[in-house]
Amino acid sequence: MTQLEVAMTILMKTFDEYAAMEGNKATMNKTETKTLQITNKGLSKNLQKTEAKNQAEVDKMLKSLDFNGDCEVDFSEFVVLVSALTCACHDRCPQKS
Ligand SMILES: [Ca+2]
Ligand SMILES: [Ca+2]
Repeated sequence: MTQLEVAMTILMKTFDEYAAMEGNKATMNKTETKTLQITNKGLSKNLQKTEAKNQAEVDKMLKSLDFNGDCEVDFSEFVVLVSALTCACHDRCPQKS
């Protein structure tokens, strides 16, 4: 697999793992989403610090991610979250080639 395919596979597996914790296995409810955010497996320590500092912002962000308003985060909504976090990390710590 290419690096990009590996990254996509990890993204899908991570979402499926947390979405399956309770209720609808195809979507993440608020508890599952928060678990993903705060658990060591979900985010690196660097990113966790940022998230913890801005819990109110995280709640606001999660609400804004629920595009179809069903109070659950589906995979397409999750990808938007990951993209936003990736952009924030990239802007803060640009990778040197
Ligand atoms: Ca679920
Ligand atoms: Ca939703």
